[in-house]
Amino acid sequence: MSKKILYAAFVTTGLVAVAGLAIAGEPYLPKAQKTFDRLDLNKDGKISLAEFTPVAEKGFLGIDVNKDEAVSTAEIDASLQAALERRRNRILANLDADKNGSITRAELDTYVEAMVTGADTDSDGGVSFAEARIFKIAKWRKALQPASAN
Ligand SMILES: [Ca+2]
Ligand SMILES: [Ca+2]
Ligand SMILES: [Ca+2]
Repeated sequence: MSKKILYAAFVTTGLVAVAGLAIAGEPYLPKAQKTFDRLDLNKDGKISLAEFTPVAEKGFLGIDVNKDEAVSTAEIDASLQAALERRRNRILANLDADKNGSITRAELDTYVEAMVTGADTDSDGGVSFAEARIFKIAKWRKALQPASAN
């Protein structure tokens, strides 16, 4: 998936789309400058109703599975449940090295070590903020690559 789609996922305020799947949530105004800038289409330093509404509606309708232009309690539940399962599967895929369905402290330590050393691109013994940011984006991109990474 392209970088553009990755950013689009973050811009779908509140109704966060991951791998093309919207997750139920109420729209909220952005707190991060980057998200703000993406929403501010005409770059006048303000998010107008006209700029915000289509983004919110797009995410909202993304969870309207039966396309009746209304999001029901069941549709919210289904969206949250699917998101929860994806999250759980991602946690297990990342941390449960021996795939026995539980994460030991040793598995956690192995993961953390791989993460910290992996993110330390200049190998100076620590992860700078810039390295952390790059690593996070790379992880997101990786997670978004296949339909399901696990
Ligand atoms: Ca604007
Ligand atoms: Ca519906
Ligand atoms: Ca395990």
